[in-house]
Amino acid sequence: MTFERTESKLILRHTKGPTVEILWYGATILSWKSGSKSNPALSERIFVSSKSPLDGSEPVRGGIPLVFPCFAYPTHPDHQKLGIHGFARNEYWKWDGNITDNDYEISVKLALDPVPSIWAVYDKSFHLDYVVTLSEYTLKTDLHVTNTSAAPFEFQALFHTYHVCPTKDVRIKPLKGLTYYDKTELIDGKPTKRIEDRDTVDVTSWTDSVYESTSGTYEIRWPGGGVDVTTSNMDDLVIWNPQAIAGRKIAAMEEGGWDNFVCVEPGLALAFETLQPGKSWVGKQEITVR
Ligand code: TA6
Repeated sequence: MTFERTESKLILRHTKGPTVEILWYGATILSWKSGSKSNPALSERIFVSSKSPLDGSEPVRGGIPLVFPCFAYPTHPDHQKLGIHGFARNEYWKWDGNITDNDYEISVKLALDPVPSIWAVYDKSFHLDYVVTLSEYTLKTDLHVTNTSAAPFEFQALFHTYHVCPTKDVRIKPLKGLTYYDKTELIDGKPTKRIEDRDTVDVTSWTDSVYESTSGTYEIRWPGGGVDVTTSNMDDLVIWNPQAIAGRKIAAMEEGGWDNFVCVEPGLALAFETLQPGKSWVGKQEITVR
């Protein structure tokens, strides 16, 4: 296994061929090239818009953006100076050590601590560790949040994962019977509360759904491919695809980009997690190519 640190990113290379690229800016995973047991040919699994700046001028349009300490537009009193999805995806992270490097997997840790640009908008003391692990067919992302202050604080966290797929054919399950909040239909400014009645969920129309209290294991499938996603401590799941109606309003979204990805985003997106002084919390996603 090897890993390479350049000025802009970290590159992991597995001996069997898979690779991961992580931008220091936002600790944003830009690329994950992997095969599967059934088809060992490497292909790109993560969507990044060709129009997305990668220079730190704005959050990457694609990849796996990290959402912390708030999901979507801030609602918590502690987050009133924050932008949408918080600051973790807008800050430069540091390499904190190569944790695992063996024939099976390679794993690295990146870290984020408060800096002046964060203090300016957020007054809680914290430490974030982001552990990214690459094995032959699997990518794991673990976000550790530590409260380094003397008082409890509340936060949300989410992996905003853009999965490459043929959008018109992708199906996600199991979500049937779960409560979800449909952000494409607002009533008095609030998402519409619904119960999922479909065995498999598609995104053939503009989709922006926040599923509550999900199971933690999901199948994302399309003809000829798919991934399994297993999560831990990430109670909710967001499914998003803007289609043209919302996608054309996103400056950094390439024309037709919405035909080539689905965002399946495990996280704490509805409730807030309370972290006591000195304590840590970890949320995980494990993506395996099928
Ligand atoms: O995760 C879904 C969502 O909250 C959508 O409402 C949409 O805003 C998307 O995130 C992208 O957010 P961004 O700030 O990256 O444009």
